[in-house]
Amino acid sequence: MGRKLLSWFIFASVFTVACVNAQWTVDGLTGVTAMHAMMLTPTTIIIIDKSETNPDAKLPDGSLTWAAEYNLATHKFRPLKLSTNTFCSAGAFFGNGTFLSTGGGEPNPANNAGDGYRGIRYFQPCQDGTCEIIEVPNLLSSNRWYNAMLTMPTGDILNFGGSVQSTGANSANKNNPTFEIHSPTGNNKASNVQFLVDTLPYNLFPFIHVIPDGIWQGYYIVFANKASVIYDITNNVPIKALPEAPGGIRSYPCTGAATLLPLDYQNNYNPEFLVCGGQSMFNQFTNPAEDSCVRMDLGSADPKWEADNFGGIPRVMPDVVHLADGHVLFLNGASLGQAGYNTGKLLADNPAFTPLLYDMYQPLGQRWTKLTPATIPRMYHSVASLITDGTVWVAGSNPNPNFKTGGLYPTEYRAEIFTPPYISANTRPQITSFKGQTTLNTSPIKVTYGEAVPIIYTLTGTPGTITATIVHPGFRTHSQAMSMRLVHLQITDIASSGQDTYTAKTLNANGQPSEYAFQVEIAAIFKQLLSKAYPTLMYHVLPEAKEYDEDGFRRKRLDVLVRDSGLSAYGYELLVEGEQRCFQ
Ligand SMILES: *[C@@H]1O[C@H](CO)[C@@H](O)[C@H](O)[C@H]1NC(C)=O
Ligand SMILES: [Cu+2]
Repeated sequence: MGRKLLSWFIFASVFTVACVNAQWTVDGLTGVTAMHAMMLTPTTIIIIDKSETNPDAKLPDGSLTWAAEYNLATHKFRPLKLSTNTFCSAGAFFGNGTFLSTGGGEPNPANNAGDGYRGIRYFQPCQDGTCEIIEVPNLLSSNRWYNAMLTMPTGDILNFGGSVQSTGANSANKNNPTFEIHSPTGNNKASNVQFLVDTLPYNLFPFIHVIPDGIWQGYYIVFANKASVIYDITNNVPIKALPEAPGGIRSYPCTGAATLLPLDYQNNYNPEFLVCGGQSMFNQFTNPAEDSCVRMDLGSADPKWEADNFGGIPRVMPDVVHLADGHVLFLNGASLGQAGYNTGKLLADNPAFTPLLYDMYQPLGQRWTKLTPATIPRMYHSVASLITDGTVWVAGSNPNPNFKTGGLYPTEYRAEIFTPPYISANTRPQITSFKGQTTLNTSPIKVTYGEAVPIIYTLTGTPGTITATIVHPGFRTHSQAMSMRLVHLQITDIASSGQDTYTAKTLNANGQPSEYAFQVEIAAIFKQLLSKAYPTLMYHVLPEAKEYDEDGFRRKRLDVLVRDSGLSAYGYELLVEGEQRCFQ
């Protein structure tokens, strides 16, 4: 029969949310320069500096140190003892959750810092303020300064490239064109990588990520300078040379930032890679930074670069952060010059205060949104990381050889919290239980591959579509986001049981209202309206809240499916367009 039941539209602004943009708040002091940082637990961040004279980072014996644990709940730092120089080093988690820091720089007798070039340091995260860095006598196969580290699919850690001594740009006699793997059996064997020879002199802190899906699954995307390759680490062979990336140099000291874009079950986790910013000229400190990005679809058999702008802001030393909703944030850095520091000479200037939001799903030319500018310059040796409440912790900056007060770009110990626009949405679910556990953020909750995890949440205000993401915020240093990854998780069931039956699961297991509480209310209103208009028909009313982008704005929409019980056809009604969030 296919009778169309109804055709009316109501456009009502039922949900009005004030236009808000991002916010910056000073959070606490880091004690040491946040040159390297990584979230370790829901409330703690490890901060590793190079050996320098941080006046407030005093150990109980009165000596000064260059590492600290920052507590997000108390906004305080706890100095951590170190005995080797962690200057421009790297870090990653083992699959079992133990943190590993390796590499570094020359001894610094003034601060009692030993040679860190071959240093290996373990840290077992804890939340009771007792854990300490353990430096072990076994050493790296060779010196590594400006190396990259990455958690491998096996849970081992890959240690890739770098130089054998501190330098500006790399050179043939300082290069360390090898990798080694840290595993339970201990593997200090270095394997040679020709790509790290071919990309001289701009191959320090190479970008490297595991390709998690698609035809290149299990291989690695490696990028340095302007070159990239799909690499087989297991057999130590390049699999496919990729075209040269358009635009400037992307690697230290012409430092850009790179990331694997968020992975989404809706496109079968198709891997894409993005590199942004950098500098086209070495040692030209007043030259504008690179204002381009390049993106590559690694799901393709013959991947090509797609060139984009960098949101209209030239930027060197950007930090890249996956936000919890799958947007990609770029912030920090400078619009002139390059990375590094020098005595008496400024290598970078014009701090890039304006953060940029990147929406990977938009067409070319419509992906960038500028957010509220910062006020604290975050130049060389600064970091940013997503933290567990969905905000971004931003810290560091010290483009000076040692601790410095006053003048332009002094040592910056203030950490800030950057609150992205989505935090102000009145639709954020409060998780009350995760896999049956109601005490959250105190101890790890183990989830195995393929396991379905029940998450119970409450929601007040107007619901959107509930989405879930899982994020590794990455080890942060020198614009690197080592191991950073975000995956959109498929939600198998939000208290619904199919399209034409409606089970009113209005309360969650805690007896609190769920998203469906709201939907039931809407459904009840509709049933009333409908029965008044069409008293003889039977209906199923299936409201569905959605968020979508329209004309560059994020809007919320409620679709209502009204169905005559006896018919196979749907009456489809678009009901309410409510909210417009403003990103300026
Ligand atoms: C995790 O694995 C690493 C590498 O095998 C090992 O050194 C570390 O002790 C392990 N941590 C725990 C808590 O077992
Ligand atoms: Cu450095």
